[in-house]
Amino acid sequence: MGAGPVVMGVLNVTPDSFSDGGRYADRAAAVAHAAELYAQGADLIDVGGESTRPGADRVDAETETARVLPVIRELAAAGVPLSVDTTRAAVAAAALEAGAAVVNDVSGGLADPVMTKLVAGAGCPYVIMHWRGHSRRMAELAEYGDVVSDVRDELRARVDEALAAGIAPDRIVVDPGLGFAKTAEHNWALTRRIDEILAIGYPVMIGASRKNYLGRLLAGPDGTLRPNAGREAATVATSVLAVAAGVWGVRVHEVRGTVDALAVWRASGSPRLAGPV
Ligand code: PMM
Repeated sequence: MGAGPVVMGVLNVTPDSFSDGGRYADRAAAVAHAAELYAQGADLIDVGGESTRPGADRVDAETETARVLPVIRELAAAGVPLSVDTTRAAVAAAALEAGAAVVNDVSGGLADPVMTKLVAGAGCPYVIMHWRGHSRRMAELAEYGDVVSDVRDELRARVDEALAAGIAPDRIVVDPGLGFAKTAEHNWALTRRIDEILAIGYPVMIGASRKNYLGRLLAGPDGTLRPNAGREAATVATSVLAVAAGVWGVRVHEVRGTVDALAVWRASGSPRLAGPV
């Protein structure tokens, strides 16, 4: 078991990602950016080849694989620890083969019935995120009775499926999926009551980085959302508050601020958190 808090740095190798779309579609730029995030103190780099931006269309498996594989190969050869952000077992298998160590599945096994078997066979850590459907239609799926208990119960069901497929309990991480089929109010309820997600009994990861609900929180007087680049301090604050509440890992686009803030958290006497990476 590794000790947290773990900082996962985001590398979106896509032309249209939510907050850094297009910037790292070129392989050399992607590799250089990931190396920089690692040098800044990321514990692992999360490489994704399909945008999960709200409303985004899917890409086919071949395109997704072609985007992530060369980058994963090169970074793995340089000794950078990697996760692959994919909902497809075929992409995960190729990424693990190329040197990724962790599978980060935003669908928690729902999008591809083969995924949990694949992860069980690989024996790697598996991030199970709460998800209700692909990006194109997730806005219409944001209907809950009580969002926190619904997310908790749906995550539990995904964990049960992962365990039934043979994934070892100490390989599992759960993530409430901020912004995925969730309104701003849903995201705030989940961060406020994160203890109920921790109560599922697995290390918890969250990805608040630059998400729209932070842009909305920081909107100008005319209601214009704060642009992505201005959401960093709010991202760091959200991540550190979550870690202080017991969250094991945070997924962020800008690593340095989070690593610095967590150094302060650690120096102020806070405990290490157990987890699989
Ligand atoms: N968010 C995005 C992509 N992958 N993975 C996990 N585990 N948790 C998240 O919240 C998450 C994720 C979407 O964000 P981006 O497109 O800005 O990277």
